[in-house]
Amino acid sequence: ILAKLTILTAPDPRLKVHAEPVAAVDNDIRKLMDDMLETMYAAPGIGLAATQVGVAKRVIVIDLADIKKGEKPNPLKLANPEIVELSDDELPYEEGCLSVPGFYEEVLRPSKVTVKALDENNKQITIKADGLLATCLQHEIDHLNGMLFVDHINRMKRDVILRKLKKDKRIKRERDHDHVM
Ligand code: QAP
Ligand code: CO
Repeated sequence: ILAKLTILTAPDPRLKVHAEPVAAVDNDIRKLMDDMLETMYAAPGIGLAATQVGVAKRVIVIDLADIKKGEKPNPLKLANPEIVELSDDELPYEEGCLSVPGFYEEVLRPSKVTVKALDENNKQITIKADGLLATCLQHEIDHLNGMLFVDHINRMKRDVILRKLKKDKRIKRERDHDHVM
């Protein structure tokens, strides 16, 4: 039975936590991976880190398939992902994040990346990626280190976005709070 998890939104101190490696990919971690995928598909999104659902473990899921357009799911479930190589050339990509809803900014990152990780069967794998997958892997691994894509943009833009998100939260709190006018 899959469970939909709650996605934390910035600003939230739990998004700044450095996540701990998993000892091994066991049934509990596999369940976490599947719950995260379910949560990500429902959003919908293309990548999600455990940090974003309040779990400080080094686990990420990615699926670049456009399921709404009839493509079949192609989930990538990784634990303890580690960047072992980055290309020297960088490319800009318009990034978003389920924890920064409604905001998109160009981020410059290495265009190619090699990542070592454990898959859902606890097997060590190596992924060489370019394009969107390279960007997404770097974005999700950032989450495990307490970093958001807005930490890569200039401070003025970041502060505007975080201030708006904070205000959204205050308005939601006031709306949800039981008060009769
Ligand atoms: C990370 O992001 C990513 O603002 C995954 O209102 C994004 O799935 C890596 C989303 C771009 C590389 C390039 C964002 C959904 C989803 C929103 C996502 C929103 C609804 C973001
Ligand atoms: Co994100």
